[in-house]
Amino acid sequence: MTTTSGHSLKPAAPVSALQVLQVRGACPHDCPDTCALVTTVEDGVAVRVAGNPEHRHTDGALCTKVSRYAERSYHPERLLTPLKRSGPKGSGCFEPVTWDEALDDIAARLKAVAARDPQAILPYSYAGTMGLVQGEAMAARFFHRLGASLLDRTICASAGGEGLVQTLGGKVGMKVEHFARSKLILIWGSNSIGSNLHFWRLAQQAKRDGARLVCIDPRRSETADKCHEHIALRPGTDAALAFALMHQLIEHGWLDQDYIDRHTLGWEGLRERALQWPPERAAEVCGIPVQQIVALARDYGTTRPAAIRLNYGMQRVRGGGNAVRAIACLPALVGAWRDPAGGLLLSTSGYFPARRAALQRPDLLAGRTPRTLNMSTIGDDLLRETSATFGPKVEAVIVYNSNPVAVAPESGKVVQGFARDDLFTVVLEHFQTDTADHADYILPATTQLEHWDIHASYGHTDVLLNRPAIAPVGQARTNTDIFRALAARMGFDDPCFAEDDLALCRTAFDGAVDFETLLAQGYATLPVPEAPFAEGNFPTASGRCEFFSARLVAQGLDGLPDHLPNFEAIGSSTAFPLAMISPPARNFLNSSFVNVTSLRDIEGEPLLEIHADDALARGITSGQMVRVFNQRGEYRCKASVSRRARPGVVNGLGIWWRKLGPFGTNVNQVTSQQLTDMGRGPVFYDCLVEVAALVETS
Ligand SMILES: Nc1nc2c(c(=O)[nH]1)N[C@H]1C(S)=C(S)[C@@H](COP(=O)(O)OP(=O)(O)OC[C@H]3O[C@@H](n4cnc5c(=O)[nH]c(N)nc54)[C@H](O)[C@@H]3O)O[C@H]1N2
Ligand SMILES: Nc1nc2c(c(=O)[nH]1)N[C@H]1C(S)=C(S)[C@@H](COP(=O)(O)OP(=O)(O)OC[C@H]3O[C@@H](n4cnc5c(=O)[nH]c(N)nc54)[C@H](O)[C@@H]3O)O[C@H]1N2
Ligand SMILES: [Mo]
Repeated sequence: MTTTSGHSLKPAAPVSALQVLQVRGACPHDCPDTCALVTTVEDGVAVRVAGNPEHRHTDGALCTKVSRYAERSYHPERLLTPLKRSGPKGSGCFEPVTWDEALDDIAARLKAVAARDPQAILPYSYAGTMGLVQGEAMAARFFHRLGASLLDRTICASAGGEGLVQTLGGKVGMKVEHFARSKLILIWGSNSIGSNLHFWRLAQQAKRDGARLVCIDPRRSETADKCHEHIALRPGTDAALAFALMHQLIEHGWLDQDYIDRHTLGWEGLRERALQWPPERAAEVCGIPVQQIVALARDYGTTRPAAIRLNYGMQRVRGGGNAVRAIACLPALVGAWRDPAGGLLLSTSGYFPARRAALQRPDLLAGRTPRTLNMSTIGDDLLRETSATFGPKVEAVIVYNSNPVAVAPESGKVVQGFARDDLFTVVLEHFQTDTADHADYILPATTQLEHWDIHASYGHTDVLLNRPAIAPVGQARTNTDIFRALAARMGFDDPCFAEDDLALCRTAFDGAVDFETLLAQGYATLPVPEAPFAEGNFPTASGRCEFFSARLVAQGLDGLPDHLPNFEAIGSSTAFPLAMISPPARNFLNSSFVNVTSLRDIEGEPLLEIHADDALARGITSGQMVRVFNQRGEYRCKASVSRRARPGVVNGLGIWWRKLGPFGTNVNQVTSQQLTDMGRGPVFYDCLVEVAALVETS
């Protein structure tokens, strides 16, 4: 099959009058793979979404979820018209209204709040689409011009991101394609088969060529099953493991002293700290055999090239930033960066020269400095009154590209906040999610098949362009168009509010990526060196890999990485003895796709994986309904007595829509609003619970 640019028509067969288009696009989802798509459109209807075979990272393959993207876009429950609340707050009762009616009323309500204090208006968004245009372009312009509160977008990766930046100098690392040639791959805090499939294909290639794969994860994931070794450490103990590896590298002289001397900063201090972590101590903290640590250190110290695929699963705990710092020191210690197939990859997003200021226009703040609210503490913040420290009580929230009622921690409070009668809530969505249920207005948004966008990636180094394949479904409008229309009604007349989406796409990488290449082939590859740190050249202030960070000291933090135990470490509570992690279910993407029937059928229902010993102690059998609870709340689901759970740790697979789970709650009913050591991130996987069999009353 050859793909066309999307402008030309390709008849399927000479006898047929059917108009068939192949339209190039990009997967919009929050996933490191950022696949290139080809959508087949017959007479204006998208009939198939496939991976673009010409894009080497995608290689013609998609995950199960996104291959159902057409099913999702034409879903019978897709929102087709603007809706206005017609029942009590949170009841989910709405009636259709016209766009003019909705937009006029929303603008009038926002004007009234803004007249008192625009900071009482809060935008709430994340990565429902990763597109730079339908994400924070026109929306950011709108909120900057308004002077609304700023949002600290921390819900996913800010602890690890900050840890990486403080160590390597940016969200930079190995080029993913080189993992195919590595001889040892540590898959650390990542269920790659579920959440990074195209990396997994490269790891498989390495494995076939003799590489050893080690998975470091409390859960025996699908990925752990397929690795040579699985190290099932306790949640939040990764830094202890990293220090014990360093200890062994030092003891056995497996260091690349030349690389350390020339390209790192702070070795003496780090060495001293590592020597405090003999494998026996780490084994105790991590809950794993000493031998496993010793063997891993030998492999890491003696195999070339050795690579680490770190992912954000390990940084959703109190010490997440420090843990990433400790792990990010390892490749420099053994000189792994010298080879393109050695080093570490957590994120590549720092390689992309996106012109965020040009897209988001912070200059429209015109000297104002609104307060910043953290999206991870939305539960508490919606319940706060006006005060000198907090500023004005939140009176209006505009949600787009996110489903906070399902995904934010301690959702009992999030729900209470969104249920406030005096809160004005607008939700831009594809579907009536748990959050949309709490809206005053729901505005139907276009999907990736229906709009232009442009994408960076955090797992490879190509820019992707997304062309619209079909006309908007129903009366759906693009996020950009909705914010343009609101801007007009608010009287914002800056010419930047008139820019169209194609112009925004051109702006995003103007001067760095040839737009004609993007138009012609759908993607363009950034010029990133094959072994970026072979000769040092880290983008840090010192140009070295910073074991010691003066910038962290200036922030009042420890200059060296350390192991910080979880807020809710195993053994710290007798009432709640089990640690719960809540990693993604393979066929959902955060809370997206939970309402796609074919995918929900694969996942079945919300599950809690529990080890046989822990189940036996509680009289729990597989398939039984259980209560999972702690001081913050309770949710219910089915127990699966499973070898995927290690003793003392239960796995509550996420993230179900509350209303589609039993009892109307999900895992986030029990997670906490504590924040990480760096980056002000959430601690979803730092959570103690108790589990009890639910006694059926029927
Ligand atoms: N199918 C699917 N793919 C996804 C997502 C999804 O929801 N579904 N989510 C996307 C998003 S938003 C992101 S941010 C990315 C990355 O998403 P991540 O959340 O990093 O997803 P995973 O790759 O599943 O990695 C999580 C793994 O970390 C493990 N883990 C939990 N706690 C710890 C710990 O303390 N230490 C260690 N070593 N491991 C731990 C979990 O058991 C799990 O297997 O993936 C994206 N891809
Ligand atoms: N317990 C627990 N909680 C977690 C996690 C966990 O592992 N465990 N993971 C966390 C992580 S890593 C993340 S990134 C967050 C994710 O949290 P969110 O970013 O909120 O992600 P989703 O739940 O996928 O919700 C995105 C919503 O955006 C909508 N959307 C998609 N495209 C568009 C568009 O073009 N326009 C509009 N208007 N809407 C659109 C989708 O329909 C969907 O409802 O969740 C976090 N929450
Ligand atoms: Mo995420």
